[in-house]
Amino acid sequence: MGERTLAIVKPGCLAEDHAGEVIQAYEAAGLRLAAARVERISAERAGELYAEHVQKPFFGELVEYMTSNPVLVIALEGEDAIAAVRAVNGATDPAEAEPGTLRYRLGDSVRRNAVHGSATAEDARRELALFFPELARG
Ligand code: 3AN
Repeated sequence: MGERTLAIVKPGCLAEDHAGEVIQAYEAAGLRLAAARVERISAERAGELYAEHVQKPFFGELVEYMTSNPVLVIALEGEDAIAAVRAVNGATDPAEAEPGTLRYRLGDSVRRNAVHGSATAEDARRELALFFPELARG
């Protein structure tokens, strides 16, 4: 089964009906969906997700955006799933993302950058525990 990680189709991307394209890109990278759910994230949950950024100037607008409309939260599994999702997502700023990556194709700005992916094994465990506690492990 390899590794598990969390990805999120952000509000703008879901509202623009690109969720299928996102899932297809992850599947094409050899990953499998372990769980998925559309939900409106609470401000408290968004704050926990982005706890590392609480001191940043953009924290308020980040939480505001992530709670503005429903998102699709996805648990993915496979070989090197964390790095694979990050590679498919591309650079945080869509303007710097490699052509072919999701953020290049679907991102509008550094805030409206289409998708989220856990950055490290520790983040993946913590983030999976927030949304899919039954899948968080080891
Ligand atoms: P990544 O999601 O690629 O790991 P992080 O962890 O640096 O990137 O940033 C978390 C989220 O915060 C990003 N997905 C992005 O939407 C938002 N963000 C990062 N930098 C900025 C910024 N300068 N202005 C607004 N939002 C930002």
